[in-house]
Amino acid sequence: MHIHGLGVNVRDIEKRIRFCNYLSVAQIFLQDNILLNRPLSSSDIKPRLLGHWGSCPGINIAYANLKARFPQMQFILGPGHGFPALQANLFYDGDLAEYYPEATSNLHGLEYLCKEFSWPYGFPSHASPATPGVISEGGELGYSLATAYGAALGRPEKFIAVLIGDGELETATAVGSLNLNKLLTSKNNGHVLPILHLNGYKISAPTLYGRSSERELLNLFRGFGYDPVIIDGTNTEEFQMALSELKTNTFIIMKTPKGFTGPKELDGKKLEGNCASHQVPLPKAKSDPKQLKMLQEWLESYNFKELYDEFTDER
Ligand SMILES: Cc1ncc(C[n+]2csc(CCOP(=O)(O)OP(=O)(O)O)c2C)c(N)n1
Repeated sequence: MHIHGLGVNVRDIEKRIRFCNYLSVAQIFLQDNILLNRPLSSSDIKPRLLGHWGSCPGINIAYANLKARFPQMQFILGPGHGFPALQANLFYDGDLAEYYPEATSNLHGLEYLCKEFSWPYGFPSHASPATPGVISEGGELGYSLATAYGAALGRPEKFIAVLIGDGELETATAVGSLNLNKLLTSKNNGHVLPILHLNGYKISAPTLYGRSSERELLNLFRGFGYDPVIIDGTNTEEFQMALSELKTNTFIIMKTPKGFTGPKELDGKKLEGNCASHQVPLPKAKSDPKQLKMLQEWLESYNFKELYDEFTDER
């Protein structure tokens, strides 16, 4: 579906999100059988599962929506542990292949991307200086907004979108950086679009902002001179409408359930929409047949083959 006058295709954005969600999961779990050409078996699963799923779907949503509207944007990601999502997007756009020639748009590239994620001498599990486009390694939450304003200084041609974790926004550094809006919004600097990733949870607890009322949130950001707008990140039309109505001081509050589209629950414990999805939601996928089956169903839910056939240069 085309949103008239906006020049973006909602279906294409949603396909991209689905593609990058699949690849985020695949990077965390799979060392083989990336296209699911046969039922998953234990030997397809990496021996040591290390990565962060919970933040990925929201990152993929934000990246896809922003790229569709502002192809030249600079993207700054607060929670760099959502690296599988960042890496999936760099792969999708071919940005990764510019620096890592093996990251080709075919099965070899897919296998390289997934196998090398969080692997000795391969890619790390977090964004790092070796990631194309990374300007600050991060690791310590809190600096994304200040980094975005810094990157915009004296560069009026720039459009910089910054995704701030709601856990990250509990840090003094991030809250203090909200003041930069009053100091640095000038036509001599680039445009900074802050987006709060309100997925409601940090590592093992709800966030303060996740438990705040909409009124409290709106008043907080208004107090710092922003024009806040709350959107449902899972609604692409709504996201695109917000992007089409940007003002100088717009602050987007993007709601998504943490671990959105992942497994709903494991052994009676809620995963999607809960902090239990923060890292690896099916930690025993290699040794427990029940979790392996859940992983198979999770991966199948994205119908990746259809997306891959459109994407690959192997046709
Ligand atoms: C200053 C600081 N404190 C604590 C940590 C440990 N830490 C890593 S991820 C995380 C939770 C992040 O939550 P959020 O910002 O909401 O990101 P999400 O994964 O939910 O997108 C924490 C506390 C850190 N990296 N930096």
